[in-house]
Amino acid sequence: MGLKIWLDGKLVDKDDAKVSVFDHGLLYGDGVFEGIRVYDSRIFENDAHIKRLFESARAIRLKIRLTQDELAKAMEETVKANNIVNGYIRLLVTRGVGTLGLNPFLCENSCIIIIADKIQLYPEELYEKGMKIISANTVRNHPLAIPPQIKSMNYLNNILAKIEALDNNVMEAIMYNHEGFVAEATGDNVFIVKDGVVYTPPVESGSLEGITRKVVIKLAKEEKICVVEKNLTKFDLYVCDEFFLTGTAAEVIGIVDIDGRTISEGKPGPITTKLREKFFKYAHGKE
Ligand code: PXG
Repeated sequence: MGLKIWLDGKLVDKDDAKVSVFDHGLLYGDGVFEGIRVYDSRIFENDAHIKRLFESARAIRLKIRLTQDELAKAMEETVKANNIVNGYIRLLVTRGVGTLGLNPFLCENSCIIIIADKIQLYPEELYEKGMKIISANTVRNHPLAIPPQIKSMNYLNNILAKIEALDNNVMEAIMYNHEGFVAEATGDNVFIVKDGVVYTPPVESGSLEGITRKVVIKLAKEEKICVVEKNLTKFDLYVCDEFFLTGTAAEVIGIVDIDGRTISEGKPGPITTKLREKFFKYAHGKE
């Protein structure tokens, strides 16, 4: 049985899940989305993801034609229909079909799409050995241009940084904001450890308010680890004791090299490893 996609109120076969070329999601990247994990048949941090989706939509004056509860039910239905036990949901709301012109208010109905599928994971080896990354030259969107808290369907800013990473034979790149402070990676939030304290840039630095980030902060505090939200510089990254990224796709992954500077003797550090283990248990409902 093929994949079933939830498209505007109906579950349809993957091959029939099609949107118009006049959808402003395609024409202008006008829309918002979420990427959500399913662990052991449960949708991870569902309320937080739905809340962020509605806030992103509100910020761009996009009306979602379902309530938060209805959307949650639609996601459950899509997960069940595809027998997803451990996987990934891509939830999109596009501006919908409009004219060849920017005016979003000429689009009659926004369009909701829910895809539930397997997730492409980094190889397990990368978690054990840690990942090498670089600093991107591409500056994170200026908050007065596109607020980075909006998880919009326009990811070109991040894609340009991702291309820099891939050109340098690494999987991720750190993006700095217009003031030179660390913002985030192309699809993950940034954490470092220095002298036993965990630091992460504040959301105002130009990062998405990651849901994994929030969970990891909570788990660290439970372990009595001090967590400080503070602007970080490239220098802070170069001289930290430990470094890790958090995100729905990556979960918690240790960084062992940035721009050729070795971090924590070239292997994921103890706090990183502890938080990765705690995150795994939390995600699988074991604590
Ligand atoms: N920053 C950015 C720019 C992101 O896109 C995060 C941080 C981490 O947020 P969460 O809420 O996931 O902890 C993201 C999330 C993908 C993919 O397909 C990307 C994300 C999430 C899921 C899938 O590459 N990015």
